[in-house]
Amino acid sequence: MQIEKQIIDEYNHQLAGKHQRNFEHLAADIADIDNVLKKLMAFNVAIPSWALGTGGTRFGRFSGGGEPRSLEEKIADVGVINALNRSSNSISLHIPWDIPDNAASIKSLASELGLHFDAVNSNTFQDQPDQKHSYKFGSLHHVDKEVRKQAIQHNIEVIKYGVQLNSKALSVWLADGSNFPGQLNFRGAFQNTLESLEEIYNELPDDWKIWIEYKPFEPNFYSTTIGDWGQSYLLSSKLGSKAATLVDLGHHLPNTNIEQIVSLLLMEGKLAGFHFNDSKYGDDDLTVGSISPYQLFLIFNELVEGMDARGMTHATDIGWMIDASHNVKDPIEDLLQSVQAIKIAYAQALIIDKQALVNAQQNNDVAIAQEILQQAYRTDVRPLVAEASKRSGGSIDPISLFRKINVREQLIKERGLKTVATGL
Ligand SMILES: [Mn+2]
Repeated sequence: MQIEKQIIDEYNHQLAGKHQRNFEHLAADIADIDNVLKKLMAFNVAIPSWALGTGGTRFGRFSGGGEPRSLEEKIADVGVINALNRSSNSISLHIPWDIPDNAASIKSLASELGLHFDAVNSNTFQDQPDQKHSYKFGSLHHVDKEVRKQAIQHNIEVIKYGVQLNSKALSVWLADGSNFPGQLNFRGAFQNTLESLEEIYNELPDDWKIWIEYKPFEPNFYSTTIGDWGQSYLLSSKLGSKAATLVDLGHHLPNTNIEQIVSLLLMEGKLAGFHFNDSKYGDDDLTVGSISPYQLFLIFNELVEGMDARGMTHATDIGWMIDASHNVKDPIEDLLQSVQAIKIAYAQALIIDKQALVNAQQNNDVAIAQEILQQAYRTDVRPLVAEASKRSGGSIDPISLFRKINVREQLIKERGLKTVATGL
């Protein structure tokens, strides 16, 4: 289904009085309001193809109604999200869950909806029915060269699918690791991984990047071969300028200072991009901003400061993507909430009084430095995000419009009540 522009405009009109009052009140205190709005309007977050169905659990999976049954229907759902918020103009595919059989028609369907393809993701953490060797003991780090070869070939195949769709990056996350001490020689596992990644790296087109994701534990519980940002950074440094580290917010041990990691990776030009989600205990795949919104704001503070220091364009010089999928919410509503939370944190970071913060830091004025950050964080910037969405042709309140016009009910009518999307 597609949402007519007129429906969005009519609903915006209904909300206009209250919104205008709130926006003007807020705008009066922001010096470069037009610049802030311009940045918010340019900011887009990619939607992963596996987040459009309910899932994200190793235990029971309880499908919701009207889930997309095909890649075409997943693209249609991203089209709905983007029509409502005007901040989700790309989709990130996972191979083999979403193999584009006919790339030309998939590409034209996406571009009709104003969408393009973000990074493609490989999968060597599961065995596929037709594959020769098992990944039970790992893939790119495997002790058996034949298994490594198969995993390398898969990644090269994913690049080929991505090229057909005009994607520009391969995102690699490995489940490789060990469950028990003694199972692995750590150096051997690292060397095998590096050599495998070099073979994949050599197949990248000139204008492509490889993003190397890390994760401390799960599915392996003793060691992970790319377990933290240091190991990812080491690999991406050895590979070369097309390789960089991908930060997934859920892939850190509790209380890790993620904002400091972000700051240093940016300083080194090695921050590839982001997988947004939130976490209470581990890789929980909870909705961005639902558990630790202050941490999300502090991360955006480092992102904005670090990107500005290098003269980078916020919207496009880093890959922004959501990586979450869970069991109890309507996936489209969850993704709308996620993008809103990201834009709120970004807007708060944009309104920080940067010069005052630099001065406070130079004077070791700790109390004022904290005041400056919290002044921005405690500002209700939702009218700013709403105004940016409205000016881009989206809704002032995407979720309430989604509910009001009964999108899910229509999707159930079109697709049926018992549909299951491919994915986690
Ligand atoms: Mn991820």
